[in-house]
Amino acid sequence: MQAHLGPSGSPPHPPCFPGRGSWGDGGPPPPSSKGVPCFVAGSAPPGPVPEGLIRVYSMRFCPYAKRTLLVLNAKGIKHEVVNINLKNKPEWFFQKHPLGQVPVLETSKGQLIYESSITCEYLDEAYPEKKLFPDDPYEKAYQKMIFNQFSKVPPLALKCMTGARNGEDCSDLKAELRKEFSMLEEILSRRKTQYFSGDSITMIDYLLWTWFERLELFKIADCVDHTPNLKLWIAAMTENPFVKAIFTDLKTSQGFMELYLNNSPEACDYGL
Ligand SMILES: N[C@@H](CCC(=O)N[C@@H](CS)C(=O)NCC(=O)O)C(=O)O
Repeated sequence: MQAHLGPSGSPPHPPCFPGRGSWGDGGPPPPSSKGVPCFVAGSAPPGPVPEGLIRVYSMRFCPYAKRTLLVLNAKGIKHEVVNINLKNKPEWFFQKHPLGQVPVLETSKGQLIYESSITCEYLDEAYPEKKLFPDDPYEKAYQKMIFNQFSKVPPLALKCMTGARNGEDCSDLKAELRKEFSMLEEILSRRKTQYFSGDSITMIDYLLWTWFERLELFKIADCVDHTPNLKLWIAAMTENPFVKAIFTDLKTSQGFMELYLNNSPEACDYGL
């Protein structure tokens, strides 16, 4: 079950998808929602997190926050979403994260957890009913090694997008990205599995995914042309109901990004 908390200290909106199966009871995930407006500078902070819920401070277009949302949803954890305007941040948000970044989790005990990969591992341990990391220590370490190696991709992808926007030649950056994607291709072809840790989705698939949703936005879709197994993984991920539920279409992503790169305070509420 997912609820959105509205800005200006208002009480939580009713769950976004009333009448649908709860996310916690194995029912189908809700369709993607446009979401609710962000909390901005000057808005009153939301109250304490109710018992039995966990809150995620998010931003509708943030690939890091989407990791946390994917894990919350895939594990069926009851949560509420508080969107933050990252171009006009509420002052109180710096008490949740020293740099004012999303995602941040807040528990009903007032505990705060940030850094997307840490939030995901926290959720997997704090809510152990449906584990996403493998129990096997080597397999878990292997997933973390893949994740570490992948950390080169987001900055490269961003540079490709801004470079293309400025009319620069991005071929060197793209060559580096192709090398990173080759590494993923090699794992999938060696293991002969649909996902990175077998034939069902596990944590590493969710951790990597949100950058693949943006291949076209970042103008790097051609960087997977040489990776047939990775393309099959992308196709399988695209069909996953939790992935579908957080999907943002290209036109909307482009509209957001244009405003975001221009530092517009309207960016984070784009499309509402
Ligand atoms: N390493 C962090 C990165 C989070 C991050 O960069 N989030 C962006 C939004 S996509 C943000 O909060 N930007 C606002 C800022 O840095 O001021 C994580 O994995 O959680």
